[in-house]
Formats: sequence, structure tokens, C-alpha cells
Amino acid sequence: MIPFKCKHALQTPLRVFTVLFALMSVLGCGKEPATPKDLSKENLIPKPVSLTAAGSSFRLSEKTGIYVQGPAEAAGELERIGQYLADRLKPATGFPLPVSMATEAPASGNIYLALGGGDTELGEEGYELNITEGLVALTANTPAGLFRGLQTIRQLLPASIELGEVQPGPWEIASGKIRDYPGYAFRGSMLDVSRHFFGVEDVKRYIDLISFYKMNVLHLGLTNDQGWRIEIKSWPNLATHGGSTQVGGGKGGYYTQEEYAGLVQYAQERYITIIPEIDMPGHTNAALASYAELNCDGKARELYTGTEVGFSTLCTRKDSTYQFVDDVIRELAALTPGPYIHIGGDESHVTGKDDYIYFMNKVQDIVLAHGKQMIGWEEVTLASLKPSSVAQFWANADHAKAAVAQGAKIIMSPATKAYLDMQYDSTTTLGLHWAAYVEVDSAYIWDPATFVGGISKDNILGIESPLWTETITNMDEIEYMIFPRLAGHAEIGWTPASGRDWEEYKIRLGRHKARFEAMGVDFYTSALVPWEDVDAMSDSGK
Ligand code: IFG
Repeated sequence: MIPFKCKHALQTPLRVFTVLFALMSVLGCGKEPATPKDLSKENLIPKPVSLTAAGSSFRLSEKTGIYVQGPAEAAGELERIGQYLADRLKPATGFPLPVSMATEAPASGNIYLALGGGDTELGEEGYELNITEGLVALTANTPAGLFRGLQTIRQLLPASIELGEVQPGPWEIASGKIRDYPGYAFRGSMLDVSRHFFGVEDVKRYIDLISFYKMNVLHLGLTNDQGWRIEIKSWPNLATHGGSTQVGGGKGGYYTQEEYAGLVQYAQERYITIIPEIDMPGHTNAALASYAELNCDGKARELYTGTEVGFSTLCTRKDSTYQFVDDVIRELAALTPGPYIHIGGDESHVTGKDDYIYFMNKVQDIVLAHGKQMIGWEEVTLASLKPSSVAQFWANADHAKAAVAQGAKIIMSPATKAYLDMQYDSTTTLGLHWAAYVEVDSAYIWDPATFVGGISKDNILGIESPLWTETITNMDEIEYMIFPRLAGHAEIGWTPASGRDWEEYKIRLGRHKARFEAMGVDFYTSALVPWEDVDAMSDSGK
């Protein structure tokens, strides 16, 4: 791609051409983009734990192969990881990038992904990336670590690598060494698919986008007042009736168990754990509309397409309610390879306190009986939490501290910082602002480990940024609300607090513009961020 200033100049009559040619030589127009030689000038998000520049660069070519090495039992998985990288790089480079098994480092000009072991500092998801003029070598203790390192390789290449058709290149990566690993083991986002339903393709794109920033959890809000979105074979009306509408009265929808299993698989291939949420005992109008017997008065409710909360409750003292809960959790647990099932528990304003406690204690036992750990919104601290249970902090610090006092771990999702449905400012047409207006800087400038007095890093499982969808109806709107804030949340979950500073981060974020554009992300161009049209010409950023 010849930058505009060159294209325009090249059409000028010859008599002027001479002068312009001299000018173009000075501007660097027409010649190949500057080779990136300073790894420390790259704009990686999340920022790596440690990075050393070596001052040269590696160039991908037609001849580059991807070589994967590891124990025989991991061969299939390693080949899939190699193929994942090839699939990311092929469209824009047009290179064949064959994937092969290796038993030692390959010859010069190749990419080498090796499953090592014993590098305890790297842990479960860390990686080491050594780039020389001859080789890009990525090592990790686990396949997940290799996968996280692949995202770094993607971000070290020019942003145009993310485009879907062949670009001129060249495809160069500055040389050096990166050692990197996450500060929190749980780094996620939540997508509410109940208020508005989002189909399989949208959820897969959501998974792709959060995986690019090394997140490893997708919490799916599958049920709420406005919609039940997962097929439960023993209670079929939940999906067919309870999933038949949404906020505003649209047709809604739901995932068959087969479709849902496909999403779980797609996430797993990106080393992302899906955590399903069945919100109970409140936020249950869709279920209460689907089965009369779930209501204390035995009367089925009408379907609800508004945006109020706190008006519904399961009948907590009816035995049949616990048969319902057990059937739902049983079927969901069978679809959930991950360790957690989220049972909601928020805003049960019409459930008596004692009834709520009775309900939560029984549901916690049901989740454990099906081999899973219970996560609940912070209000679950009213119950007697088992050590394996987790509370998700969103608004009430006292609840969160009470959960910690019971020995529970906390997922930090403060609505004033992490809620992606909060308007950026009063002019944002999408979203809500009951907690706060959350501009890009505010979403970044906080530390989970000190946010609530009495809750320290040791009590925190990790960070999660929820996107509630009362006002969000399609993928473009999702992207506008989650980006750029989600990139900052990913950094908060990964990069040590000592490495996080808004004044430095905003520059890196500003240079991600070309990446957001290349990925087709409809992001919010906050005036607080120095957005840069970084083209391949400069090596000050990528
Ligand atoms: N609170 C409700 C959500 C959603 C949200 C919108 C929680 C845990 C307000 N519960 O956040 O269902 O309506 O910002």
C-alpha cells in the first residue's frame, strides 16, 4: 500500500516530478516501511512483565514454517495451536506457513513453538518469547501459555496483519526477549445474552476479541427476567417460551445444548473457560412465565420485555423448586467442563431474607453435588459459603468483605469501574449510568488489590468486566461499549500494578487504533486517548 502522499505525487507531471522525487526521498515515501528494530517501542496490551530489546528484527517470508515441539501426548493440541497462528497470519501475508512437528529448534527464518516445563515463574499461562534475526522462539509450560504468547506475536507484527486480504508487508518483528505471565489467574468478561439475545456467531466474535487481550474467562448471563437462553431438556418451555422474547419485545432466541457445547469448545480452543450463569432466585421472570408451578401462587407470569429489576422470585419453600434447580444445574454441569457454575443471587428484592438464605444454602449444595464450584453475586454472602464458593463484587463492599470473612475468594467487578454498560459520559447514547459515567481513563485507573479496604490481592480470584445488554442490541454496539475499556481491564488483570500508568498506557492504547480498525472493531474514540494513525512507515509504534 503506497501512502497517499506518494500516490498523489506519483501522478504529477514529469517537470515537477524531479523536485518531488527529492522531497519523497526525504519523506521516506515510496521506500519500504522502516524496519522495527526496537522491541521496547512496541505497543503491547497487556504490557508484558519484562522485555529486553536486541536492536535487530526477524522477517517472516514465503519460506517461513511454524514448528511445534512437545511431548507426544500433546502433539494434536500443539499442531492445533500452530495452525491457529498460521490461520491468523495467512490472510494478510499470503504465505503458506506450513505447520510441522519438531524435535529441536528449526533452521533460520522460522517460528518455533515449544512446550517446555519447569519454568515455575511463568506458571500456567506465562511464556517466554525470544526473537532473533533468524528465529521467533516461543516457549511455555502449558499449551495455554503458548496461546497467550501467540497474541503477543500478533501484536508485534504490523497492525495490517489482522486484515483479511493480502497486504504488501514486509512482515517484520523487532528482536529481543519477553518474559511474561499474568498477575491474576481469572481475567474475564461477562456478556448478558438475556436482556438481548446474541447468536452463536456474535458470541464467537466476542471470544475472539477477548482472547486477543489474553483474557481467559467468558461469563455468559444465560437467564434473566427477559429471557431464558439455554435449552434444558427436562424443562423444555424454559427456552421455547422463556427464550421467545427480549427487552423491547423482539423475538429473542436461545442456544440449543448442541450450539452451547459448540461455544464451549470454541472458547476452550482459545483457552477460555465459559462460566454459565443461571440467575436465581431473583431475575427469574422468564422461568416463572414458562412454568406456573415455579410460582408460589401457581400462576404463570407474563413474559417481560422491560428493564426493571428485583420484581421476581422463585418459590423458595416449595420442594418442586429444588427439583427444578437440580435438573437445571445437572444439565448445565454436563455441558460445563470448567469448574464454575454461576447461580446469580443478585437483586432478589421480593425474596424474604430468610427465604433467600435457605434457598442459597440449598442451591450451593446442589452445585457442589454436581461437581462444580458456586459463584454468586456478592449478596450470596448472606448464605453460609463453602470454602470453594466465590462471591462476585459489583456494588456493596460490605457484602464482599463479609464473603472474604467467610473464606470465599472474590471476583472484582466494581460497577463504577468494570461495568461496560456504563455510559462513557452523559452524551453516550448507549448504556446506563446508575453507577457512574465511566470514561476510558476511569476504567483503567484503579487497582483491584486496593479498591476495597480489607480485600487484598490474596482474597481476589481475579477481575471481570460485565456487559449488561438492556440497551445493547447488536455486535457493533457491543464493540463500542467494550472497546477500548476492555483492553484496559485485560491489562489490569495481567500486568502488575507497578507496570500500570495511565499516562503511559494511553499512548500504547492510542497506537492500537490501527489494530482495532484492522479487526473491524467499532470502538469509542475517546477524546482522552491520543489516537495515532500509525502506518508502517514509522517505527515509533505499531
Ligand atoms: N444490576 C443488575 C444487572 C443489570 C445491571 C445494569 C447486577 C449484578 C444492574 N445486577 O449488576 O442485572 O441490570 O447495569
